[in-house]
Amino acid sequence: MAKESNIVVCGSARVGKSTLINALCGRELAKTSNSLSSKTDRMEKYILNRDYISSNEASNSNENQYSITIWDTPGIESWTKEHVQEHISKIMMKSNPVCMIYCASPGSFARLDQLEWIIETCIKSNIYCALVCTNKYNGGRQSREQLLKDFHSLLSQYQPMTKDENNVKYYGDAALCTTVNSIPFEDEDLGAQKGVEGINELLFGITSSLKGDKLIAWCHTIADNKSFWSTMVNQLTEVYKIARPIVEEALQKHGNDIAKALIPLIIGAILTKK
Ligand SMILES: Nc1nc2c(ncn2[C@@H]2O[C@H](COP(=O)(O)OP(=O)(O)OP(=O)(O)O)[C@@H](O)[C@H]2O)c(=O)[nH]1
Ligand SMILES: [Mg+2]
Repeated sequence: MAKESNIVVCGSARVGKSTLINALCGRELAKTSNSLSSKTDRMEKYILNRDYISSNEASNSNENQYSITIWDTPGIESWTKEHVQEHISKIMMKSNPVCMIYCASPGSFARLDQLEWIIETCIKSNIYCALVCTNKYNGGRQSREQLLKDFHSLLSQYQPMTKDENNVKYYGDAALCTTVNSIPFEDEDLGAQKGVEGINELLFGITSSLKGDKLIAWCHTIADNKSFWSTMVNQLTEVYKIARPIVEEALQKHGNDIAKALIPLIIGAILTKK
């Protein structure tokens, strides 16, 4: 039977949720259905199926599948408190998601009152929150900084900030916030160009904050993101205390496919900690 897990992505329309989801997973995910139908409480879901990666090579079989559902809740800006409580809470409680990723773009309208209810629901239910300023160059620097200040003051109500590293602010094991540019940005008027930024740092932040089965599910979600695994290999082996010779040996065995070599080692490291 396939193992199943869920991730929730929320935010207003057109802030860059789908673009971020594709950047995180390292592949284009197709929209599958409108699972809740009315316009205001519509939820879309993306299903990511992949072979189950085990820490034990012998039990690695193609019949062992992992199915990750990414719930995309668009148009949240028009939701009422009741909508948020009813639909977001329901999905949070029912599916016990690996994490909740909230997206707001500096150029768009962020509903901080709703975000407060969402964060409260997550923190109470032990669901990891990642607040992301998406499409960071879309809108001025001032509005980007304001958005981050708002994220910070909301999260600090629940947990003090514990670390500020590589443009990611961490709030214990409960949450983080950061900014990303998920695809190259070009401002024709200013002749400015910016590359992809912040995705690997966001992924590292979530990976190093999750524990146990949630971390295993998360590793499966981002397994195809080759850029992440190859850029962050040293930081990851340090976090999970995996000795370099073991990594080298696994890399040789997997023809330098870093994700294939590293994920079983990470899963092995967290299973021995359990
Ligand atoms: N340069 C740049 N463009 C982005 C980024 N994120 C989103 N965009 C663009 O912004 C537009 C909206 O992005 P989507 O990912 O479709 O936004 P969404 O939140 O999924 O939108 P809805 O599903 O319609 O609510 C698209 O044209 C994207 O290409 C980003 O990080 N950088
Ligand atoms: Mg979308």
